[in-house]
Amino acid sequence: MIDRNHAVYMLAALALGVAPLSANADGTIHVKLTDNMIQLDPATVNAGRVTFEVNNATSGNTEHELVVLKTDMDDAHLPVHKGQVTESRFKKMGEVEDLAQGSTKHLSLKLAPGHYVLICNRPGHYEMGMHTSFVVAR
Ligand SMILES: [Cu+2]
Repeated sequence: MIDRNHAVYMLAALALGVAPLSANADGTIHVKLTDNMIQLDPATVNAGRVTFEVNNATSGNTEHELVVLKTDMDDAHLPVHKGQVTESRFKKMGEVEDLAQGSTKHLSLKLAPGHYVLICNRPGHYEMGMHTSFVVAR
């Protein structure tokens, strides 16, 4: 037996040409920045246009940023100089800066398959734990 609301949703999805059973069809990654962590949902996406919806969920009045680097390195072992990751050593795909507490910004990138690292490169923030890995599948 098919629930009526579900049936309507399925028809609407078909009319829009989207895949109703694929959660990541739109390639959106929700990124939550806290004082000592970067959380991704999901942490894997298919290659192509990827939109990062970046939210500064920090507890205090701290600004953050998000930098996307393409590298096979472990996100916990990047080169650091005076509290900041040496971005010039990497291929930088893009970034969003100056995120005030509670604010959300979007970053849309075309990404090829591979391993990426996301960091906040405000001085000292990387060493506080603001880094994570991200995989783009074929
Ligand atoms: Cu930060």
